[in-house]
Amino acid sequence: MTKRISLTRYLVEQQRVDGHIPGDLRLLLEVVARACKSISQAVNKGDLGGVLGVADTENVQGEVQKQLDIIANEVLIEANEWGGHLAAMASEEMDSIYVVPNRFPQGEYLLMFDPLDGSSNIDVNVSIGTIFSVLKKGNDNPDTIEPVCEQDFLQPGSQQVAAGYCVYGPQTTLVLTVGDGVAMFTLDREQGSFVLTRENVQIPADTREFAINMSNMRHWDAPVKRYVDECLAGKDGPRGKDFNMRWVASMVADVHRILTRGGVFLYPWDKREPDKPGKLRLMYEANPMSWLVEQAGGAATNGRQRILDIQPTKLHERVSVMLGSKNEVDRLTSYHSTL
Ligand code: P6P
Repeated sequence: MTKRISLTRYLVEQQRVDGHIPGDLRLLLEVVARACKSISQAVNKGDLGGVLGVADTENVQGEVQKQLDIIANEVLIEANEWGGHLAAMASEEMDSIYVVPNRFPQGEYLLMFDPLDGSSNIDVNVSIGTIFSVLKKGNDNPDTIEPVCEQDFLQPGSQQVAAGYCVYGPQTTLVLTVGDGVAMFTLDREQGSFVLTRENVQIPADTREFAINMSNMRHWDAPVKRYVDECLAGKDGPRGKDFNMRWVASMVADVHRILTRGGVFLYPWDKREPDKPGKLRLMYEANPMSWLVEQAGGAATNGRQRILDIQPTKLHERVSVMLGSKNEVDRLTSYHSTL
């Protein structure tokens, strides 16, 4: 039975007992968790809060923004800009990086987030979430401290020092790794605090459940088509077992299911936008989710390369994503190497 301790105590133990994280990172993660609590309150109000529906703006991806997209982004910026832990932030919803204003102390960390992932589900009351990733700013030469710039963010996912998400569903649950496994914290609304409910999360290496948007089937390349066809063939086909399919269209919800009971999630490249490597964002979605999945014993690839090894070339880089139960992801990788 997992000991029911608060997120604060868990992080203090990670800092003091295990020496895993420095104090500034602990404080940063506590601020992010408090911001997620505020976002959860706004999401849970729904129509009562007058925050549903679209804003009259588009984000850098050219997607129409929901009011809650903007609110969540503002909550994260305002919560994190003054604490002295960060040098800068980057958001899926913002064209360029947000450098901590000079009136606030600058820190050594970089925070990236998708403030409200799955926002097409907001108005229909389906789970959505916040995804976050933390990097250390490059070690400046003390003689020439360079102002933080977009280049500082362009580090492979293997350089993350913390990653997580908060899923706003039947429960509000924060899922976090600092490189010492994956822990889950459920929001106790009576206490107003996140309480440890699972730790050392492990994804089963095998699964019977896959998640993909089947409406894109005609656009997939051959290895993905082969993999899904074999799942659909069930026990009469080469896999010799039946599969189930899920697709929430909120990566946070699909990944949370996989961390909780196994499965494989695919958002592969497809020929609708052949010049783009995929739909999902490397820095704000794929990297944090891939680290969580690997920390839970799973695997994450773009079909040909471990996602965490990809060297980003731009802030809003897209990527093809296949992640989850290790034996299934390995099978997908093998299909990509043979076809
Ligand atoms: P589609 C949400 O917009 C998102 O970025 C992910 O959370 C989700 O997995 C995917 O896009 C859903 O995409 O094309 O099925 O709507």
